Amino acid sequence: MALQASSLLSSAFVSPKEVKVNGGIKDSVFLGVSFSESVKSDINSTLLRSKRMNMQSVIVKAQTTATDAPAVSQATPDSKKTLRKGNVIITGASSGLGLATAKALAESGKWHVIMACRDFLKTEKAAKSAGMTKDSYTVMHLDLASLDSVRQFIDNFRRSDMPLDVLVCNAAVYQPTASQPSYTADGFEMSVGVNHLGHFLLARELLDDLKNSDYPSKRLIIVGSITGNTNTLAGNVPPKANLGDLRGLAGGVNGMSGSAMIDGGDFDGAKAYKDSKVCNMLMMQEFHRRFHEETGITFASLYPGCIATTGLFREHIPLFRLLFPPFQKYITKGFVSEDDAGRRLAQVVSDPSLTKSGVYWSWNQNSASFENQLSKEASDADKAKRVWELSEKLVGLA
Ligand code: NDP
Ligand code: PMR
Repeated sequence: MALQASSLLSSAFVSPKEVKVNGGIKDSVFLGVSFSESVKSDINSTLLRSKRMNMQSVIVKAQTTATDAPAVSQATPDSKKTLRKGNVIITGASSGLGLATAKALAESGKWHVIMACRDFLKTEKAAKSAGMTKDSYTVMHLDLASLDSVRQFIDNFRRSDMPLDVLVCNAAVYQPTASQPSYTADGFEMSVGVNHLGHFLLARELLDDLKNSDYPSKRLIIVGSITGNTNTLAGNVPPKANLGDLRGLAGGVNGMSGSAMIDGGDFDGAKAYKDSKVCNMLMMQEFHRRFHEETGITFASLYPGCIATTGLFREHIPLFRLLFPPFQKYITKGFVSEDDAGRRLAQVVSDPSLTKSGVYWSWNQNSASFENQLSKEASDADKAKRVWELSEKLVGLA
């Protein structure tokens, strides 16, 4: 039944480009995988939930709501203990998941949110209409499509003298209907440039700031997605993520010396997005391997659910935008509202029970978090190391 309904809907989900490239999504969508079985296996890939952390430095009683913050104590001159709010930078907080997360954290009263966005006015308006109080956030300009802008943002943030307790790399672009690549200021294909390389420079540089924070639970979170994971049904909808031998990334994904795609193939906007998400998930694990033990920082990624109403799909065809939310709500049942998704990401930022590092979080049908399994490629440690090294060169860190 679900299978039939999804087949009927599938033609709406085929972008003009996908028809040309794949000869129609319908035949390849299910790839011999039973729809219900696959959904079940997504959910059943639950590993052990992490144990509730026994935080000695927590002053307030630990709770399990989405926006709990481990309080940090600061000695005042007269030696009295006071509490300070946690400071969290969220990229792409002007809409969708980023805005909903900013709202959830601000509402808790325990977080100050630095909304790192490319459109100052849009972000101010979004914060206002979300009901965020003036003292709960700061808007700072960041255009991830420019490495200069990333460096400028880091300078500005450091000048603010705010400690950094949590960084959330959330912003993304998705260009499924683009027939030609577009490029960042530094000449990188846009999806990989913004979603992966811009964030990579930001996170590498801000690692020192996280290290310097006295907050009891410091975290670096990079938003991933199910669509980059080919061990799921959603990840098997063509075009599938595949970084290949990274020859395109080695060439700078600039379309000049080779290809705009990481694997060196022909440009495909939907694939470029999914590839960038694989990079996000690989980098989270590589950060964990390189820095967790030494710094105690928690590195995490997540799939918050299908938030089918966000601006991410703004460049998709109108029919897709119309049918995608009901398809996800009633057929796949993978739909999640922006507010609920925001509370999920806020948990990863703040919940004392989600401090385990190196984890890709997901939520089951009862909205309980669990450690999910990444695909073979998205958990390939050798590939992660090579993506890291090539990315360091591209952003000028090596
Ligand atoms: P939105 O389009 O609503 O939000 C994306 C945000 O990224 C916007 O704030 C946007 O800014 C910002 N952004 C885009 N380009 C840049 C740039 N060059 N510099 C700085 N900021 C930029 O989409 P979502 O909320 O859905 O996406 C948020 C995250 O969630 C992404 O990482 C996405 O991959 C992930 N995700 C989303 C899912 C979904 O179903 N929607 C599912 C799984 C993961 P502006 O407002 O100026 O355009
Ligand atoms: Mg998918 C359990 C099934 C499931 C889930 C959870 C998603 C999530 N999708 C599922 C199934 C299917 N999708 C099926 C069966 C089809 C064929 C009809 C299908 C199609 C489809 C398209 C064309 N789906 C899409 C697209 C997009 O353009 C979206 C995308 O890939 O963006 C990169 C998308 C998504 N499906 C999801 C999620 C979460 C997305 C988008 C968001 C993202 O990964 O960031």
